[in-house]
Amino acid sequence: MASVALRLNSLLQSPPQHVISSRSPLLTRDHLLLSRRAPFPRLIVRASSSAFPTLKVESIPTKPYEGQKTGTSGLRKKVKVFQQENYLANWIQSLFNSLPPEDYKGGLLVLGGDGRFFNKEAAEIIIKIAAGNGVGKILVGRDGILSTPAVSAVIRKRKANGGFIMSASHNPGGPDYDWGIKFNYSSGQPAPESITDQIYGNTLSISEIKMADIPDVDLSSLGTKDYGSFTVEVVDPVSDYLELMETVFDFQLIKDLLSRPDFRFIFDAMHAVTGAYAKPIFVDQLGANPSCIMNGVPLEDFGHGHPDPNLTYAKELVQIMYGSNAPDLGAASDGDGDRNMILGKGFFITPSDSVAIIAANAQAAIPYFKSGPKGLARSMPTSGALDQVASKLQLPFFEVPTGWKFFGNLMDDGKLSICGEESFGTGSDHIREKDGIWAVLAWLSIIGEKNKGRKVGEKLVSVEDVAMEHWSTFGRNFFSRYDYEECDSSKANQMIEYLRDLISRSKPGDAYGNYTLKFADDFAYTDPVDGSVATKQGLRFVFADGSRIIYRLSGTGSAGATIRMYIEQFEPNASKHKVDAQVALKPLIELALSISKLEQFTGRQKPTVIT
Ligand code: VG1
Ligand code: CO
Repeated sequence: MASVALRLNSLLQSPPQHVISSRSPLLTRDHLLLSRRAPFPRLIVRASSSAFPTLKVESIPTKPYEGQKTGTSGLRKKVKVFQQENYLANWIQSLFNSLPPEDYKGGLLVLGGDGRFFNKEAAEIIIKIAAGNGVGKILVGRDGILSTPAVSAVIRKRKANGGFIMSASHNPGGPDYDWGIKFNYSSGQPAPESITDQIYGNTLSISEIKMADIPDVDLSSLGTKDYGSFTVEVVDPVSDYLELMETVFDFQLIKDLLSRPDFRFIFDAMHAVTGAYAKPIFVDQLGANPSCIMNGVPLEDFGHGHPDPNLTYAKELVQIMYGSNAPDLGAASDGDGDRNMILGKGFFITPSDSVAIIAANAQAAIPYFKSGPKGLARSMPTSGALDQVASKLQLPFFEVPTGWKFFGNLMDDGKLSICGEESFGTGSDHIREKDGIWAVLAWLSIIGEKNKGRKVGEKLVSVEDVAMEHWSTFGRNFFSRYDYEECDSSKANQMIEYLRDLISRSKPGDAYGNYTLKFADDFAYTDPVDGSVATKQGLRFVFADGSRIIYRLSGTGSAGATIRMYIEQFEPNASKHKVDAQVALKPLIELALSISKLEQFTGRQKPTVIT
């Protein structure tokens, strides 16, 4: 066996240029055992006697494209940009050029996406390039469908080397809108900057694409198909993910809640990927009424919608939840199923509060956390509500830059269980992505637990009650985010430069309106596990009373610049907790607008989205 392994290694070090024949007539892929070690597993090989036919690989000459740099979460551009000749192929080949061969040769990759326009063509391109680069097997969700959290779950369960997610997440889809691609590695975690920077470097010098000469793969029916030394397996998009959810939550507790005649639930899939998950999970497994699912069919253009679950874009759900006779719990999810929004009757749970409330109730309501969470974390602009929970529960706590990729190392190292971002992202170490359906199941569990044993006719503990009780225990962190989408890039950059300069001149004790500055900086983070450093992660003004104003430019847009302005103020006094956040934060919002001269720089009088 040792000599066979050696032989494979030497073959891997010098792959043939144009035609990759089977690695060895002595080996079959079924005997490639992958060890589960982050970040990329090594291959252990056993000998066997079956032979492979030859897989023909073509070398396609290509020229570099500018600007294929990964943002906060993957590469996102307009569909028309991706439709240019070899645009996607260049990026995929550059990815393979960036990975050590032993991390994918003969290995297993996962492929799925949110069902948006261009996914079908993209899947065929990715499959052929994977085969061309010597990948052993690719697992694809049926019809190319897998939510982002499901890709992470499948990578982990099947011990894959990594996976591709075809999605521009919450960005709109269709021929005139956005497409995107993300790569996650063997722990199911979004590739870190060390890998994405290398990919970008390689896109600037690429000259050749290795593509297998195989026909388009039929992704519409389950099953396995061999192409010489390469195999494609089309898998059910839901089953591995559902199996994982059953180990995390007490399904009976949720079933009991959903079967109550005095409790109503509604879920808006926004014609995005969770449409494929909502019925099998909420209806078939948990007994919810089929009518509780809105916009449950995934569409290539999300039904002309903007699949971002917030108060602006999930309008239909918001109207229902703020209308008469509203359901008790309403939820929505985004394009690729990693975001969530939670609403009670006429009541919005801000994502910063949602993660704090889930963390505070996890041990009691969710079996996965029965020994208590190991640690908590949030992205820097997310409100300090979670900090209050960590301090009361005496849990390790971390503040990381924006983007889920920064949580994974902490999870792999056993330091972190529950985390969240103010941008409607909540999740835990059951996978390495934020998880929309998980968050909804967590809220159903909390409401189920609080109402266990209550008789029909008794008043139920509502979503609003849970929030009020939480604030009275921990205090309330009023929070709001203003987004100014598609601003002129140079004007937005000028504003950021102006603020950087202001920060360099500011000092503790400076007066800003009625607020006294504690410090101002450009957030930087050193990963406590691998020591990697991320700088320029957001401009912060933190005041003596704990209030914060933060400015960042978005890294997920595909046109112009999106300015995000985050406002936060802590209120310990329970008699003031019922005030509307926009009212409570008005003075600080005005201050934020005047400090940044936002209107002067951008010409915008109003934000596009207010959270
Ligand atoms: C936004 C959010 C960030 C989130 C990212 C990806 O990034 O602010 O918190 O992690 O989107 O979410 P930015 O750079 O635009 O602020 V998703 O649902 O696109 O995977
Ligand atoms: Co998303």
